Amino acid sequence: MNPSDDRPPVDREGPRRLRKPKNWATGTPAVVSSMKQILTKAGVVRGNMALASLNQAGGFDCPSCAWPDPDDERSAFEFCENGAKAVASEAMRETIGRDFFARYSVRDLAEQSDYWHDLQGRLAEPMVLRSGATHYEPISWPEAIELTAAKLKGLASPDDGIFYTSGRASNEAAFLYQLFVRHFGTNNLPDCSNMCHESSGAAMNAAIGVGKGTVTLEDFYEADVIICAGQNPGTNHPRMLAALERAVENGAEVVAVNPLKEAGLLAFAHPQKIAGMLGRTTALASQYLQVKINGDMALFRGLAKALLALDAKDEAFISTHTEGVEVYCDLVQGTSWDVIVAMSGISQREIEKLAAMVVRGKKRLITCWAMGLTQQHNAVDTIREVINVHLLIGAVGRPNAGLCPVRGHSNVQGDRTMGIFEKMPPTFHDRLDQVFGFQSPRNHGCDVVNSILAMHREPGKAFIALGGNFAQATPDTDFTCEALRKCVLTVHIATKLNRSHLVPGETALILPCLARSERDVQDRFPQFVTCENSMSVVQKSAGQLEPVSETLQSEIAIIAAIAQAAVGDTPKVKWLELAMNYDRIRDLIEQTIPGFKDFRSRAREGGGFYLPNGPKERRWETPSGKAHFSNEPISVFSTTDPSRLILQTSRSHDQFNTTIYGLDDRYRGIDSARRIVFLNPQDMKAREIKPLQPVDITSFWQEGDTLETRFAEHFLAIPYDITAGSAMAYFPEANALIPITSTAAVSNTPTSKAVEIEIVPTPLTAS
Ligand SMILES: Nc1nc2c(c(=O)[nH]1)N[C@H]1C(S)=C(S)[C@@H](COP(=O)(O)OP(=O)(O)OC[C@H]3O[C@@H](n4cnc5c(=O)[nH]c(N)nc54)[C@H](O)[C@@H]3O)O[C@H]1N2
Ligand SMILES: Nc1nc2c(c(=O)[nH]1)N[C@H]1C(S)=C(S)[C@@H](COP(=O)(O)OP(=O)(O)OC[C@H]3O[C@@H](n4cnc5c(=O)[nH]c(N)nc54)[C@H](O)[C@@H]3O)O[C@H]1N2
Ligand SMILES: [Mo]
Repeated sequence: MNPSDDRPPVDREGPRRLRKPKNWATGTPAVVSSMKQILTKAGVVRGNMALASLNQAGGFDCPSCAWPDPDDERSAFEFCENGAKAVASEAMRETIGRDFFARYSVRDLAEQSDYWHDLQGRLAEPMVLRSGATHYEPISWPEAIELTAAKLKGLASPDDGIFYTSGRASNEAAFLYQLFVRHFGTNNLPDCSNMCHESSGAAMNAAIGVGKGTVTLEDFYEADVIICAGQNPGTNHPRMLAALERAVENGAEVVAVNPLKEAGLLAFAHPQKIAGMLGRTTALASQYLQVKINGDMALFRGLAKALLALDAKDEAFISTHTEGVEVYCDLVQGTSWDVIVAMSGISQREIEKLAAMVVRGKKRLITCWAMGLTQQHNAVDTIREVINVHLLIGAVGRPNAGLCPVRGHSNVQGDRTMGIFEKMPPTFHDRLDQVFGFQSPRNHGCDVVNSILAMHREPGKAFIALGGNFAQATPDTDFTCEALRKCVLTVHIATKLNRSHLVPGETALILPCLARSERDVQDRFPQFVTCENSMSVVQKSAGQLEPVSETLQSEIAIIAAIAQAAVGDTPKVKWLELAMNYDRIRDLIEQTIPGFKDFRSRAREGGGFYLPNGPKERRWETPSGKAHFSNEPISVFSTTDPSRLILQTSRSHDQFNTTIYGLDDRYRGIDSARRIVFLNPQDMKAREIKPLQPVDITSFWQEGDTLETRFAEHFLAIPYDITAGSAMAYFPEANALIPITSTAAVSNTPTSKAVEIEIVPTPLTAS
């Protein structure tokens, strides 16, 4: 199969030299770099205003990651380098409207890089790409809404509508959106979470009854051992480094579990402290366990085995609070060290050292994890194994101990709380039906992967996206783009141009919305929204900047207008009235979703409020009322063919998911290149591949009787400290290599961190 034109263009330039990767993160260069970004993109006044209100009580919630703000003192600069880059990209003054889209055809735009797309500016007015047209043209808001509603009403069944959400949508927008979609008659609510922490939710719900983390920032400061598994906080959650630093200053040991040596886990310089300004660093990881890709389940089984050998079981906790310990302990005892070491790639001695650390630290253990664990074939089993270890030593629901899935998008957790999920539990639907006096659809909807398969299989669907970049964030780029092109309608509610807008259905709409940093005035009154962070704190977010274009509408106004036109008002819901005053939406959230009592007034309290979380108080919301040990044999995704490697796809320092802010990956020593593949020097030598040599990658996936292969050309080989047998390339360039059906058991999350590949030098004629 030839790569399609829907992929990002291949950059054949790349870096001309290699730099040494860093062994520490952040510090003065980071602050300088972020200030430069903000000031050049947003202008001095706009940039300063944005930074001054970022993550402050009364200001707006950082649109980058979901790491919480301190409950106690907040510094005047409660943001990080990458949050500032996110704001710079969002708050930029340049706009793109009719002239821009008249100048460039859709094909012209597709030939530009994702980095170029982001630099062009903010989307300024609604645009339509009519059937057969080569260029987007302007369309009025009423016409755009009518067109959307007419196409939706023309579908054969409500289930032919697919309603995607990215995790930046506020609670209020998300609640209104799911309410509309369910009134429309479907549960087809795929979201970015399906590709992100779905595995964490599935594992935690089954084990402890809640799919959310059980710790607060305060717990971090006094924890004794903090494990960071499958996570790169220096780039993706830089403010987490400040919490880790504070913990280390208080005596905590930080343990990194990662196939790749990440600068942000080795050491940290705090940019807002004098020491950081001077470049002084705090050593973070006291132990760096360089696991094999997907070796984590075996590693945590080994940890359980070593803890049992140290007699570290918390018998009182286990007998009062859990079920299944006997079977689990038998399984642990029956798993040999040989198998554990072979699968994890970590020696027995290292694992025993970690266990000893945990015992010495009075079991005040916090385990953090992110995509390195969730985007795996056995992700749910792996995360259950993490939970098993915590249950074994009673390290859940007590101070300074617990489970911490570190969320990605700033409101991805809140969107789930609001009902953005293709399979909400019956209790949610019962409540929804009661409050709104209707029958919500009960059959499960499509998640991301099933949506793509359905769009591919059954042409003629309508795809609507509340934010995000579906064509680039999802796996199997060519297959997914074919699926989108088979839709009768694709609609993108968005702030910035992205490649999904260039993969249209028969008719395509771009509906430009206000960004989080901008003032939102409805019916003459300023509005605010709320977000929920990774630690279940719900906080107010009020944009401060003048909108870049007068034509922009809020996400809520757009959703309400579509809902009004497509399903009409009901005795209980007057869509447009809800959009005129967001407190009215908050009232409905309070009536429908537990934990939002007095939402109107509590949303206005500085610092926000915690949502109830049973496991934090050792209440287990499982059918039996107990926490459950799982008992699955350990496994590791590997290849039997010694010529092949396992590829993981991760983020560079200069991107937010599919938004590319720059072409460097500073901590990993990369200048101006994204089409690269990090390899172990031994693996390069064995294949006679030289540093910076271009290679082609083929991936393999056995689907039933068929061997699926995918191909992507021209990645520059970079020697790196990465486990032998593994490789790393950047998301989204490498997404074309992940076959659509290569997903995790149970959670159906694409296995973006484990694909079997073969690399060969790019033939000279091609480059
Ligand atoms: N600046 C910035 N911030 C972001 C984002 C961004 O793109 N840019 N994205 C946001 C989002 S949506 C999310 S979900 C988070 C993502 O945050 P992360 O999960 O930190 O993101 P990734 O870059 O995917 O990093 C995965 C890490 O897992 C490691 N890894 C890969 N395979 C394995 C494995 O088998 N085992 C282990 N133990 N480790 C493995 C990789 O080497 C890498 O260090 O960040 C959020 N914050
Ligand atoms: N190979 C591989 N694939 C992955 C991953 C991986 O690690 N490897 N990670 C996965 C993960 S964790 C995630 S979360 C997904 C991310 O998937 P998405 O959430 O779909 O992708 P983003 O790149 O975050 O979306 C960026 C776009 O959102 C729009 N946007 C930004 N701000 C706003 C706003 O305030 N409102 C609206 N309406 N639109 C806005 C802009 O148009 C921007 O171009 O990707 C997944 N895909
Ligand atoms: Mo994510």
